[in-house]
Amino acid sequence: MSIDIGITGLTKSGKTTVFNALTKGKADTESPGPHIGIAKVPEPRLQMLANMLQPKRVVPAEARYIDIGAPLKAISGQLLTELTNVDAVINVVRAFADESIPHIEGSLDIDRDIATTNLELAFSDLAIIERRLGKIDTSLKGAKAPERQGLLREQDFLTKVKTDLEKEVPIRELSLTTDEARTIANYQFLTAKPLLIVVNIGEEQLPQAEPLENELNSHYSRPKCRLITLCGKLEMELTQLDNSAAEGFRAEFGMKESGLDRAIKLSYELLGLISFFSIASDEVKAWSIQDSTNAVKAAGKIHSDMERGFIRAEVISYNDLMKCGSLAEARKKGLLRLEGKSYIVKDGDVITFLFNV
Ligand SMILES: Nc1nc2c(ncn2[C@@H]2O[C@H](COP(=O)(O)OP(=O)(O)OP(=O)(O)O)[C@@H](O)[C@H]2O)c(=O)[nH]1
Ligand SMILES: [Mg+2]
Repeated sequence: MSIDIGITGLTKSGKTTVFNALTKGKADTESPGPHIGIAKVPEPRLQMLANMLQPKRVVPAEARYIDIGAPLKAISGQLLTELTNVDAVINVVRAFADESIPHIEGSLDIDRDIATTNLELAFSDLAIIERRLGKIDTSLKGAKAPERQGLLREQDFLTKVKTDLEKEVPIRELSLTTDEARTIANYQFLTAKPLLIVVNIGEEQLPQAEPLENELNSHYSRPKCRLITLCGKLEMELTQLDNSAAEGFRAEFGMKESGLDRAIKLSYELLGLISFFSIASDEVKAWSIQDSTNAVKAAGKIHSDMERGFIRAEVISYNDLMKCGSLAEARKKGLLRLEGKSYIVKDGDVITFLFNV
């Protein structure tokens, strides 16, 4: 199970270009999509562990990107289901100037385009709410007391959410009770998902990438929302080079880090994800889990058998293991802990699960 990230944005904003950059893909930008691709989650600690443990296989965590292709208001059916199931949304906003590629709105305007896509996401949620409110109305007619109460509570809550959406407040910004959050999760609302705004700049704008990003972030740093500038076209071209050549180019353009790495890192932060590492049968693997996940659920991330037959987890922190230099040394020093089902997995934990099936 990987993390799923949906890519949306206005027509010709550079969605497929950014998708290619993120997944090192070669999707045809002329084809609308949807395009689906996998990116390996950058995790420097995984390589360090591999250097120490010398396993046969080293397996990074994966993120799955879905370039929806079509405008939000035009999607339905399977594609809409795909989008509503993603964990986070990337909104690609065009900042590059190119006369030969007409802008759908006739001119470049980053703020307007961010607002337009936010509205489209809100419309999608409003449509779901309207439909549900209609159904609640019908059900209320024949409902008996206990059921009635639940329906009325839901009606009341959804009406409040609707009012907020109409005032352009996305669901991700609402402070919800646990109960309300659970109701929201059932609906998979688009504005409830963390949002990464990717401002797609042209190569000639690279010197302004940082100041532009800082300026835009002063308006758009909202809860569960981040913004980065990225040159999709250049990043896409760089994925075709080997690492050292790509680094060389980045240095030349004054880019510190790959756009792919930054985008994934920010998505991780937005989603509240942490990494742990499993070591077993000559494999070292990195996994992504929600912060505050317990050991038995973390085991379930690897395999449902491991969750069902969970006995114990043998755990050491990445830092402790690195300090010891080997598992044998860590064991000698008593740094390998045995933990039970309810142990809360920490970022960087190196875990061997003991289970029986
Ligand atoms: N000059 C320039 N062109 C770019 C840049 N990014 C994307 N393009 C071009 O803009 C066009 C549209 O990019 P796509 O990635 O296809 O955009 P899209 O949002 O996927 O487009 P649709 O799927 O048709 O809505 C392509 O011809 C890209 O090569 C850029 O930074 N600079
Ligand atoms: Mg496209």
